[in-house]
Amino acid sequence: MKAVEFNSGKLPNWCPGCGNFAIWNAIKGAFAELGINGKDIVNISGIGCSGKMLNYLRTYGFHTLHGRTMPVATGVKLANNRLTVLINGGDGDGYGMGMGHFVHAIRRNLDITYLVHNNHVYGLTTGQASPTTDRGLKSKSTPHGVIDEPLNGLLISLSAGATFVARGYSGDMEHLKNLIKEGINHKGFAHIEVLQPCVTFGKTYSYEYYDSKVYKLTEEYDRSNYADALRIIQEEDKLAIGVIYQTKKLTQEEMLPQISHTSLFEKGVNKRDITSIMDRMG
Ligand SMILES: Cc1ncc(C[n+]2csc(CCOP(=O)(O)OP(=O)(O)O)c2C)c(N)n1
Ligand code: SF4
Ligand SMILES: [Mg+2]
Repeated sequence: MKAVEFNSGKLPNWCPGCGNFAIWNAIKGAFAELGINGKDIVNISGIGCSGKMLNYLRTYGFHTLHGRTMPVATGVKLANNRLTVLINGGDGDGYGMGMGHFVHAIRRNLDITYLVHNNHVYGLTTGQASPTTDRGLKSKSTPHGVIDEPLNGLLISLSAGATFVARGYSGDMEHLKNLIKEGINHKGFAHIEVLQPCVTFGKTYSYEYYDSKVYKLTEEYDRSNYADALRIIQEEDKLAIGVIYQTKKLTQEEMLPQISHTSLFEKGVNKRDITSIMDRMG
């Protein structure tokens, strides 16, 4: 399929200029260049402006409850591990309600790609503070300013043992497309956080802000160096984009003998006589 063939036919209703448009185009370009057909892809979406992504892609999809992308993605992958599973969700969805699921999904290391659209707010519900909102920011939910410390999602995934940790930027679609391709090609859980300006409710994190801070990791950067990754993820005066850390570990699919050679889907369903069990329970 060509990139344009991944358009579902529905027109996105994101605000003009929203960083989600570039993410949408980067995803379509990545699928096309990897030669994956829409029938072999499942896009799992959280709730939020970011979560609308599945409506605009000609792939299979599942719009989950808020913060619940990981359980659904896990189920899809375990049922048919031949599928390409991509998750799209917001900073609120993944780092707020979904945080517990997120950390445990990393530990499982299923072969899934997770795109977190980090706009530092709850966009869909009109700009309330999210887990990545800076201290002091006044919003409808924090009229006197946020008092909690913001969290760094990449630092959490790195410390939880993620095998692929990357950062992209909506202002550089070509770079983001290549990052998504690398994430899909990576054997294991790939966490890609995207710096995504919310042009309507975002205060600090505009294209201008990012254009002055973002720099690309070069070919010479050693992505297997954990200490360097830790340092880069915590930089504040500048923001690295690219694959910050990558390592190899067995995926959960490889460790489960039931699906390591044949997917559950291909095994079919064997009819079993469970009358004796039912009788015992009755
Ligand atoms: C259980 C539950 N709680 C709260 C909501 C309301 N809600 C919808 S989207 C959202 C936050 C969206 O923020 P984020 O995940 O960052 O996505 P964005 O819209 O910024 O892309 C919230 C709190 C909900 N839908 N379900
Ligand atoms: S509210 Fe923000 S994140 Fe949502 S569509 Fe508009 S610009 Fe994008
Ligand atoms: Mg958000």
